[in-house]
Amino acid sequence: MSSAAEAPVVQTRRDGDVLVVSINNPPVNALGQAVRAGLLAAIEQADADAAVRAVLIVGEGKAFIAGADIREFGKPAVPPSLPEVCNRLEASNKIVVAAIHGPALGGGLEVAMSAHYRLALPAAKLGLPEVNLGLLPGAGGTQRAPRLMGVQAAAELMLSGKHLSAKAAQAAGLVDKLVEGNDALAAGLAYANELLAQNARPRRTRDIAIATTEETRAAALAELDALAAETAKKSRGLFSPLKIIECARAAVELPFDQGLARERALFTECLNSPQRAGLVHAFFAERETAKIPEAKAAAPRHFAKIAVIGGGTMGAGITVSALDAGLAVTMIERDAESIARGQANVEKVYNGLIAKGRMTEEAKAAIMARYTPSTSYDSIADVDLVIEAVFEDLEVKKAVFKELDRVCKSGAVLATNTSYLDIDAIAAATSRPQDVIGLHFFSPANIMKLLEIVVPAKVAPDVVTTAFELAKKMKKVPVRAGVCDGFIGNRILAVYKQAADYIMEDGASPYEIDEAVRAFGYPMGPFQVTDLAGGDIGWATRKRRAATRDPKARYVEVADRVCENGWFGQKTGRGFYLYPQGARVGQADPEVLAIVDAERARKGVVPRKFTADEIMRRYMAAMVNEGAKVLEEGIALRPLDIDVTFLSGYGFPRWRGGPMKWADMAGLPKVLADIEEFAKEDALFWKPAPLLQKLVAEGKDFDSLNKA
Ligand code: 3H9
Repeated sequence: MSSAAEAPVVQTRRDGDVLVVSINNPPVNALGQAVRAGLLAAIEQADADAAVRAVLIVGEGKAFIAGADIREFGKPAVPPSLPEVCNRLEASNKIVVAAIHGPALGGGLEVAMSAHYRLALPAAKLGLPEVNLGLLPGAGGTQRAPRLMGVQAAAELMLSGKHLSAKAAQAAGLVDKLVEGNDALAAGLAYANELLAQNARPRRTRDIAIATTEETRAAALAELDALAAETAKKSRGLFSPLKIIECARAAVELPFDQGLARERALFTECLNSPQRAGLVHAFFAERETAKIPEAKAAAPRHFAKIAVIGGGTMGAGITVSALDAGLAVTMIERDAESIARGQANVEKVYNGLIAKGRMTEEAKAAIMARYTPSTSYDSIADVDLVIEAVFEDLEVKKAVFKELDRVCKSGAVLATNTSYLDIDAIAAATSRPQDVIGLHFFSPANIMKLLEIVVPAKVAPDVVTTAFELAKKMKKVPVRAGVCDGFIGNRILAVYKQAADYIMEDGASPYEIDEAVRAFGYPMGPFQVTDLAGGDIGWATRKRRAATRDPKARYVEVADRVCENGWFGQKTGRGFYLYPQGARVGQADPEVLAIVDAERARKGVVPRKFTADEIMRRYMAAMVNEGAKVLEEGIALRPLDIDVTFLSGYGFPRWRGGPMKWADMAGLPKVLADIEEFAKEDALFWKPAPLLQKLVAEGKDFDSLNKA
């Protein structure tokens, strides 16, 4: 261990009458056991020393304190607990000042709220984001925030998980003083000395009265009732949001110490919930996906100017993402009319923001100044990076890449936004396959977080790291994927969609399947997604694959029959559902059910009943089994890459952590047993992945591969 690692994570030193307590626990000063113990010792030292008149808490590095150490959740608790530390801090007979210059989140803000005075610098970010981890503020935050900022504002802060700027935090009552600059120590010392000069006394948040009259109390409780009703609707199966409101209610109804006890009990319930495990897994998984083998080998290439080929929905969405990331973008289309449409597609996004009051005309003009429309490839000779987003056809894409090879400067990164085509073949159309990579954006590309970075055989490592750097600039969640039909996401999707089709033909209606999938936590079921995306897209893919489909594989034709009627979903007013008068929520369609019946009859299928649980067992088993195959083939680096793909791009409920985490929590032996049971009906489709069999045989789970 280096000496830096051995240095105490909490250090104290005297500066005049002030005991400076600085927390130095990189990267974010999380409140691990050593920090908690250090803080407790520091406050005891201050109280015991008559020469100390004030305590100043500061964080070293970029953060004040980013909260509890998330890695400790789920492990046995080691004292002192954070509530104990916060209570001790608040009880101090010296004045305690927190000087906040960076993130003060979760437990970090709870420490600050237990201090007697709070100072913030411009880069401070204050928030109680525990809800994002399936938790609630568990170190007094649910009792202290309402006392400082009002019950409703505190509940909203805790429910949203939002970070407040220094200014907003002051306006909300969380911060007493704002100071310019970034020197928390100097500003904190000045403030502490100023307070001492004024003879300021310890000022304890716990002593602030809330809702003192019958009227204010009733009003606060009524506000919480309304918030609870809204939250129950919005939080869709999430456990902690309603517990947060219960805590806020306790802040109004109970004395402080009883409120704390209530918070503790509810925090423990949240901590022990599987949702917490799923959400914490998601938090770390999203940070792990950028850790790729190429990162050690190669620094990214420089890029500032980029080109986007194609101004359709995808090309325009990518252009907006790039412009928002501060890049200069040249958009190429084949003729004047198409480029005008491309530009209009880009402007539409910004005009929408202006209409909602979220952007000014000036800001739009400043962004559009970095946008250049063009109909000539020669105008992109000097760009650093190109993203092709033309029609999804191998020959069309190869022709584009031949042109790019002709015009682009040496060393330019050439990326294709294909969603399933063979990128090795696209790279082979150029004389520089080492520069060619896949960037699979999801629609709408300016909104969806997922970016599959698809790594073909001959690509240079620094092109891969450049793609990850681009993702970071665009604030996307990048996942490294290998080349295969559909990469990680669409390949697995194709298989569980097939499972849904089988369930439909065997007896469940598309509506029952969608309902089961929604009840599992997805925002939409697979047939609703088809209707939203347009049934014609999948139909074209099925036709393309027809020639190579295994004749022994079961094939359900219901979707083809639906498409043959011209029912492509929302855009045509009907698909699997009816959308009368442009409705966005579909209604069940008896004619679709008649098609399903006719197909069952034609195939001699006697329909049987499926419970929601049976539907989900099959749906998830298909997903996990294909996920295991994707891992085995090296298409995904780790199970967590699959999890992040589905969380960020396919609506998988975040609190379940992703399909592979779900499988670990359900138990791999159970998932395998399901697959083996289903294989009795269709051994070809339900062929267990050897990796899944191996893990079960060894008594391991997918997570063991994340750590390997
Ligand atoms: C809580 O406080 C509960 C209490 O109420 C009650 C307790 C009784 N712990 O995000 P980044 C790591 S719940 C451990 O890439 P950024 C992170 O994994 C907590 N590790 O940087 C990464 O590690 P690596 C409430 C943490 O600059 C590295 O730090 N707090 C923690 O983009 C850098 O992170 C939160 O939910 C942590 N708390 O963003 C805040 N936080 O380098 C969660 C981060 O190995 N954190 N790491 O990949 C954040 O929102 C962001 O990390 C932050 C920095 C804004 C702080």
